[in-house]
Amino acid sequence: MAQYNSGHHLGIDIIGDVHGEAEKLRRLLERLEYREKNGIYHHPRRLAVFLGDFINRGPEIRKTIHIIRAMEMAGEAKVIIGNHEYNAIAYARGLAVRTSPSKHAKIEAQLAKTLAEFHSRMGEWNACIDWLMRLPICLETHGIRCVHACWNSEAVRTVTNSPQGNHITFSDLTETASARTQALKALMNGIKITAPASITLRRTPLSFRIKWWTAGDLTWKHIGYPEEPSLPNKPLPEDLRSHFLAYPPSAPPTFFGHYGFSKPAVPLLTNLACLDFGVSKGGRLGAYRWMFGEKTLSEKAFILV
Ligand SMILES: [Mn+2]
Repeated sequence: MAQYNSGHHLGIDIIGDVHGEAEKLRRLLERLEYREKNGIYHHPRRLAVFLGDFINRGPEIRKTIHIIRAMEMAGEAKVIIGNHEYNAIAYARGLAVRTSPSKHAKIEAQLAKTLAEFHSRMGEWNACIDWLMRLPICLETHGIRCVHACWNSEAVRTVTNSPQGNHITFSDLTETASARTQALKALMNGIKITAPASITLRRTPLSFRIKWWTAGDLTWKHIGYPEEPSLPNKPLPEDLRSHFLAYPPSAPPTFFGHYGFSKPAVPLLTNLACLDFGVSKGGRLGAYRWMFGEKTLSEKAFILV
């Protein structure tokens, strides 16, 4: 197995949500100068990191898994899981059925294309699930941090310090209210908040994803991802402000996916970048070419196909 250290490698290519787009993944890896040998993509001086959500949606999910799994098993890539892989594990191990029928139906719909591709290959599918259960949820390596949706230091500590450790275990599939499960959810799904009826003037509460990285102007109108233009430009109450992390510029460069950005590929902060450009929804597949020691991210290092 290849050994990675900064003495042998020039850097890391961090790759956003692939969602079954195997051909685009091949194109991206070629652009990043990885070459396929014996069915495994390899770069002599670089390591790849996948940010999760590589299953579901796209036209070639099984092929995508093959590419990524082969790289991971050969030591050419590190892979963290996203909410789609977590749901696949929960479904395959029977959790979703136990917790709620509506959640079960939602996950089943989300997984329909993936399950269809593995139809009559249940042994292979089970081996994939076993592999997914070995993968980390967050990763700190060579001076960078990677997570699928939200790097929250407290959640990272909760997950990595708990006895189950930094990967999904059977007990995670049966508990829903522990501090660890809440932390897992924050890391893989990001953070949602609910605006009170007095703010939204709607009959049903409005729950939405927030830009957890927002610093400064915390008003209802500007905190959502996507932004909720119907919300007022009023400051957020004190108790909700703790969801926003003032991400210090001295923190290691941090990469995440999940949010399907349609905006230009630029860092969100000097040390923070989202690499999900909505490839499965008419967008593009994105990566960031990180060089060892680089502390300030640059828009020149984004590669999109
Ligand atoms: Mn996601």
